[in-house]
Amino acid sequence: VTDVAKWADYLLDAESRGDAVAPITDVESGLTLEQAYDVQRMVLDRKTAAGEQVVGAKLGLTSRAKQEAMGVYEPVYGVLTDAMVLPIEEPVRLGELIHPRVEPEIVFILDADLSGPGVTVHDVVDASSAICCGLEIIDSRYADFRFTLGDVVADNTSAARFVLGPAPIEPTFDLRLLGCLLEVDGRLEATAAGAAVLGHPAEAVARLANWLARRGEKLRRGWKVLSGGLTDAVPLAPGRHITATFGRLGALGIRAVE
Ligand code: OOG
Ligand code: MG
Repeated sequence: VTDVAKWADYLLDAESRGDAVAPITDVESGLTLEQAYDVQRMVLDRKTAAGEQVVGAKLGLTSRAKQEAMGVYEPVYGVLTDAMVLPIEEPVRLGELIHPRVEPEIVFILDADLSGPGVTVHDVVDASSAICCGLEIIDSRYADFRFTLGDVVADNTSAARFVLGPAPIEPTFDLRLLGCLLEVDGRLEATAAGAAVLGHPAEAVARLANWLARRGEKLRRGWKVLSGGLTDAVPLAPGRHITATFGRLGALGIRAVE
C-alpha cells in the first residue's frame, strides 16, 4: 500500500533542501492517480498547517508543446499558495530553487465560485471578472524534470512561483486568438495563441472545476487560476531575462539572479 504521508514528506523535504529526488514511481510501483492527488493534498495540508494560504489553482500539460516536452499526455492540476507569489519586478532567486523553468500562461481571476460537474467554457468566462498574463516558474522536485503522470501530480505539478501581469482585463474577446510571444534575452524563443491550451484556455479551467467536483472540492471566488503553459518552458540561469508579450494582455518579464 502507498504510504501517502511518507511520500508527502519525501517531496516536502526535497523542496526545503533544494535537492532533487528520484521519481516516486522509480522507487515504488503502483501509484494510482487518486493516490498521487492524495499525496499532493497532504503536501498542501502540511503547508497550510505551517501558515500558507491557498490563493488559486493551476493546470499543467494542457498544451501539446508542454505534453510533448514532458512526455506526459494528460492535463493535471495543482494548488497555488501565497508563498509562491512572486511580486512583479522581483527577480527569481535561483538559490531558493532546484532547476527552475519559466512558461507563459493565461490566468483567470474568479469572482464567483465554480463547482462542477457540468461547468462549461461559457461558465468559466462568466465567472471570471478578469484575465491577465502570467509567468509560471516551475521547479520539479524530481531530478532532470523526469516524471510520470502520478509523480508530477504528487509533486503539485512542479508548482514553485508565479507572477501575474499588471493589467487584468475583462475576457470579452476570443481568447483562442490571443497571441503570445516568448523572448529570452531579447531573442524570440516561441510563439503561440490561446487555442494552444485545449482549444480554448477556459476549457482548462472548466475541466478543473469538473475534476474537483469528484473530490468534493471547487474553485473559489478570488482565486487565480493558471490555465497552463502555451509553449514549452525555458530554463532560468543567472542574469537571464524572459519576457512574454500577450496581445491585449500586455507584456510581463522576469529576470533571474543567483
Ligand atoms: C509539469 C507542470 C506543467 C504547465 O503549465 O504545463 C505546467 C512540468 O512541466 O514540470 O505547469
Ligand atoms: Mg504551468
